[in-house]
Amino acid sequence: MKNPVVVAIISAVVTVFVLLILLVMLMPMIGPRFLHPMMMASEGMHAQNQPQGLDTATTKPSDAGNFVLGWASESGSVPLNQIHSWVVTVIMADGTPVEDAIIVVDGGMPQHGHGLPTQPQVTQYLGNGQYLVEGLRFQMPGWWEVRFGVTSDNTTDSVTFNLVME
Ligand SMILES: [Cu+2]
Repeated sequence: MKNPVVVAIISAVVTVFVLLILLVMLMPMIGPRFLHPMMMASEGMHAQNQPQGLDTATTKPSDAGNFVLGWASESGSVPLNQIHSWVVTVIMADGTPVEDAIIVVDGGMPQHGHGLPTQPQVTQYLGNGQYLVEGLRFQMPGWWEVRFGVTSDNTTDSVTFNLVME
């Protein structure tokens, strides 16, 4: 004995449930587009402005002074919203190239509360302390942080670079 009203209610509930699951699955794709204008509006006009005196040096000593890191885009420029590669150079404080570094990449936009849209990875050691990092993408203008965690010879240290995308 099927009650058509019950069947209609159950199918409506199932449909809503499936739509909710789809929405949650799509959030990583639609989220940034919808959420960013909202966040920027709530933060006011200054949301896209980086802090005054932001250090955008592309060569820096690591936080504990174990290494010196530098980065350069492989193509010479950092294109907005395009996957591209960096060459990261790791040397000791005395200038000796670090040949066996294990490097992890992390980052995001501090003012937006989100991380990197991709998972950049070191894919090749180029020699002379230089490492190829593939898969970087910065999908919107503003202040980005890119952190490199470096491990060599049982020493781990990290560096955070600031980058302002136009
Ligand atoms: Cu953002």
